[in-house]
Amino acid sequence: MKTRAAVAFEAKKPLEIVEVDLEGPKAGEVLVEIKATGICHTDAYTLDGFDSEGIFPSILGHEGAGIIREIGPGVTSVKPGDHVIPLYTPECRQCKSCLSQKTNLCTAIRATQGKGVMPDGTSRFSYKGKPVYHYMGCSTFSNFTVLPEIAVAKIREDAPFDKSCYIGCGVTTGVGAVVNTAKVTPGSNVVVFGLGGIGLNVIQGAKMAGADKIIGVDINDSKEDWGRRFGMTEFVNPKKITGDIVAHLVNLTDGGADYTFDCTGNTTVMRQALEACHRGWGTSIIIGVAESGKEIATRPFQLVTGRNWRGTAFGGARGRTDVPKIVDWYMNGKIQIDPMITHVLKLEEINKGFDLMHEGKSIRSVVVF
Ligand code: NAD
Ligand code: AHE
Ligand code: ZN
Repeated sequence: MKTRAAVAFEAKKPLEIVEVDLEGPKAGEVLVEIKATGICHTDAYTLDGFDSEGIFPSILGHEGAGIIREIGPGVTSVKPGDHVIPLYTPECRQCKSCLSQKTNLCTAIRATQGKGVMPDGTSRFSYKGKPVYHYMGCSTFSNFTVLPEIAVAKIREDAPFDKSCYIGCGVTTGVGAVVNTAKVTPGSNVVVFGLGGIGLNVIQGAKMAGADKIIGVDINDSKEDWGRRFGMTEFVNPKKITGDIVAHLVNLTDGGADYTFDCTGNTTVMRQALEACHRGWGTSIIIGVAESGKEIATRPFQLVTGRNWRGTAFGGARGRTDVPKIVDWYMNGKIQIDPMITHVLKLEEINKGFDLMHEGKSIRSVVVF
C-alpha cells in the first residue's frame, strides 16, 4: 500500500512529506493506522545527527496512538479495530529480561530495532524502490506503520488519540521514572532538571507520589509557570543565581535531595543532579539522552559516600502491561495530559513542531492525521 509519511532523508535537514510504499504485516506483525503522534526531543536528537544508532533515510516518531487495521499470520493478542499505542520498548514476556521481572528492557527484537528493520532483517517501508528505515521500531510519523505484535499495547477505545499518544513516550517516561524506577516515597524532596515534555511529567509523578519539596531547575524562565501547574514548589534558574547550582540546591534541601532527575540530556547537568543528592542515600535518575560520544563524570567519592546513580528507559514501564493502566490514570483524572499539549499540527506542519521545541515555545506538539 501507499502511505503518507514525514521522511528524514538526511540528518539536519527538514522532514519531507511524501507517499512511501509500505508492505503488509508479515508473521507476528501488525499494520497500524496512526491517528496521532507526539514529537519528543529524542526525535529531534536523532534528526540532528546526535544518535549513535541514527540511520537515514528513515521515518522517525515513537510517541503514537492508532488502530490495528490488519494482522499477519500467527498474531493472537490483538485484532483489527483494536486501539493501540506502539511500544519502542516491547514486552515479549519470554526473553531473559522480561522473565527476570527486574527490568522493562525486553531484548526480543532490540538488535534489529536498532538497525531500523523488522525482526526478519528487512524494512517494510520503501521510496522509489529503495528501503526507508524504521525508527525505534515505531515510525509514527507515517499514517500507516507496521510493528511486531509484541510492540503494541492494546488500550481502551474511549481514550482520545490526540492525548493518549503522549503516553507512548513522554508521560510514561516521566511518571514511570518516579513510580517504577525511583519509587519516590511520600515526604521526599525531589529536584527535576529540565522542565520540558518529560520533566513536567516527573513533576506530576512526584506530586502523585506525595513528595514534599519538588524543585524545578531550568534555564528558560517561562518554564516556572509550567512547573507550578503540575506541583513544583520552587523554581531555580541556574543562570540567575549567584554561586554554584549544586550548593544552592543542597542548601534548599537541607543537605541534598532524596531524588533528582535529569530531563535535559546534558552531561554537565547529569553531574549536578548526582551531586545535588543527599549524602548516604540520595538517588539520581538519568532520563535525558546524551549526544553520541558524550560521557558522564563525577568524583567516585560521591558514590562512596552513598549517592546512587541510575538511569531509566520508558520510565521502567512494561509496555503491554503498564501502558493500559496509565491510560486509565489519565481517563480517571489521576494524571493530566491535555494542558501539556501546547500545539496540534497537521503532518505538513511537522517541521514547525521541531522548531517550536528548539525555541522552547512548546511542551508537546502533537501531529494528527
Ligand atoms: P524538551 O526539549 O521538551 O525539554 C528539555 C528542557 O530542558 C527544556 O525546558 C530546556 O529549557 C531544559 N534545559 C536544557 N538545557 C538545560 C540546562 N543546562 N539546565 C536546565 N535545563 C535545561 O525535551 P523532552 O522531550 O522533555 O526530553 C528531555 C530529555 O529526555 C531528552 O534528552 C530526551 O531525549 C530524553 N528522553 C528520554 C527518555 C528515556 O526513556 N530515557 C524518554 C523520552 C525522552
Ligand atoms: N539510540 C541511542 C540511545 C537512545 C535512547 O537511550 N533511547 C531511550 C529512549 S528515548 C525515548 O524518547 C531508550 O529506550 N533506551 C533504551 C534502548 O534500548 O534503546 C544510543 O545511544 O545508541
Ligand atoms: Zn521519546
